Amino acid sequence: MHDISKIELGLDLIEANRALGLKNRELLDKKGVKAVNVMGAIGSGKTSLIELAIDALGSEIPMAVMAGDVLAEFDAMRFRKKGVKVVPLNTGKECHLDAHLVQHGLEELNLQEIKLLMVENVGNLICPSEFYLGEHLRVVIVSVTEGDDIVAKHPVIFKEADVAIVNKVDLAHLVNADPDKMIKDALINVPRAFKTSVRTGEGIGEWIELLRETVHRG
Ligand SMILES: Nc1nc2c(ncn2[C@@H]2O[C@H](COP(=O)(O)OP(=O)(O)OP(=O)(O)O)[C@@H](O)[C@H]2O)c(=O)[nH]1
Ligand SMILES: [Mg+2]
Repeated sequence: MHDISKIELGLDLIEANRALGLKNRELLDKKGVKAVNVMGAIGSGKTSLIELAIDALGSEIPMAVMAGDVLAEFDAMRFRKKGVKVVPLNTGKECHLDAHLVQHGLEELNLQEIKLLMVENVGNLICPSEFYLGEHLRVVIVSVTEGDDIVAKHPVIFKEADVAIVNKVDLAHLVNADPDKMIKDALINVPRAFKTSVRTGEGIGEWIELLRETVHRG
């Protein structure tokens, strides 16, 4: 009995969030802004990959960043140093962003001035997957240092994503991880997956091109 009421409450919450997410999407579409939800494990390289995107695309595509975390100010500071508009979204005890927080975040932005909104979600591979924020692209980032079975252990978030990125491949030999296995595991559930290294630059071109494609997609 307890279990059933818990499940129903959970579903209501997810549906209510989805309705708000669709409202966010409508607003973004009206203003011609593309949003990317960057999900992934703690420390997998979400902030670092967004920083590289700002470096590469900042002068070509006007963008802003939402930094979602239990204490968002740490990553917000890193993005601010890059000269973009940043909205920190503190989730407190929550392990994911939701559409309501993003709705408030959108109020802080001048959407006429931007074309791309990067949203860094809270680092983990479980909670964010069920919460649609209004995004046009969902990316999941994992890194080799989490162990090369991490993708196989978390199929749900990959099922809900458009692209998977296996980062820190420069460290693979040090932790005895096989990044190709991680890519293979991801491709069972996600249509596109590639490897990156923020250190060596491997795969960064594909990351930047993915964002460019997303902005120019009709
Ligand atoms: N060697 C190596 N280190 C990396 C790479 N990408 C990120 N790092 C390092 O990994 C650490 C975590 O990176 P972040 O970009 O902060 O990771 P995050 O996913 O944003 O972390 P949270 O927001 O705390 O979940 C930092 O010290 C980065 O410099 C990479 O490709 N190779
Ligand atoms: Mg971060």
